[in-house]
Amino acid sequence: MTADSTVVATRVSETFGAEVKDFRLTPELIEEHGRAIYETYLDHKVLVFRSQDIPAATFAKFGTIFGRPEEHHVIKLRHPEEPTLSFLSNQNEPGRNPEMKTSGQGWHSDYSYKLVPGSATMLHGLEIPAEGGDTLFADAESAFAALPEERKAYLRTLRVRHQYRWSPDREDPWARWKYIGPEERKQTPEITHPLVRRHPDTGRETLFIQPRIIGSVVGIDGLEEAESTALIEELIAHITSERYVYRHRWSPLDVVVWDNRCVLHSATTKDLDEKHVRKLLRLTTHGQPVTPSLAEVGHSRLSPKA
Ligand SMILES: O=C(O)CCC(=O)C(=O)O
Ligand SMILES: [Fe+2]
Repeated sequence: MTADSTVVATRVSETFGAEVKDFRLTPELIEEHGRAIYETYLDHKVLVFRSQDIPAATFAKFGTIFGRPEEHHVIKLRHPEEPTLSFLSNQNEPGRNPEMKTSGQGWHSDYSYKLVPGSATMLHGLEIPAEGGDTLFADAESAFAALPEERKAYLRTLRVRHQYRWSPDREDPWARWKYIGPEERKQTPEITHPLVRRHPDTGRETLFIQPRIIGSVVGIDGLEEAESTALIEELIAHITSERYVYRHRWSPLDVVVWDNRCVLHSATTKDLDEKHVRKLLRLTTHGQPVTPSLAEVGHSRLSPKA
């Protein structure tokens, strides 16, 4: 709980997620209440601010509450005046890979395939269809807390192999092999993260796992493929069970921010007809290498196979 009575959070689902009501994100109020907003975000993991008719520069300033904003590595996606902002669109935009129209579909945590994965991600809804294009969130922290102690003890000892371009089928339309060149392949080696991570601010433990194909997860280090796949599927089914999921139904000008260090999310744009335009501004902040729950398991590192 925060001591700041201006930032009032109302729960939007059973275990996490809150709407901050009657708060207009102006540069002055961001300055004054940034700390309280950050603490509220740590408490609730996903925050929603409705009806924010704000310029791009103010949204960029909002991002600084949650860490150091990162410029998108794809220059074409960047906002022309605010380089820390990029555009999400379900339309055919010039110069863009058509796969980007549905990017974010499938459960994931942003940049989990990097040695330093994402911290906060936030979106500002510029054009929102009357229906559809919802974003789903899943509370991986509460899901871990609910597991039996013996199971937790075992999971804390494991590490997960990730690689951006990993795919069991290189011909698969989702395979990222097709979209990157030799230099980019060198930049995306296989890495491993601890399966159970400790949040750098709250100290709470969470499951850091994504589905195999969509989430760039090669497998659990040291397990046979079948056992690894079964464990990943079991954990994802648990984390994304109804009790831990919040469905955000967008209204125009919503601002939504989430903590990739403890929640998974998924777009639903594959189910949205392209004649319904959906455009959002996006900002992400720089994260930290993943801290393990058990020190002896070690931080994020390059895989010996890399
Ligand atoms: O478009 C969405 O609903 C979410 C997209 C996403 O995964 C992201 O912005 O990181
Ligand atoms: Fe994402």
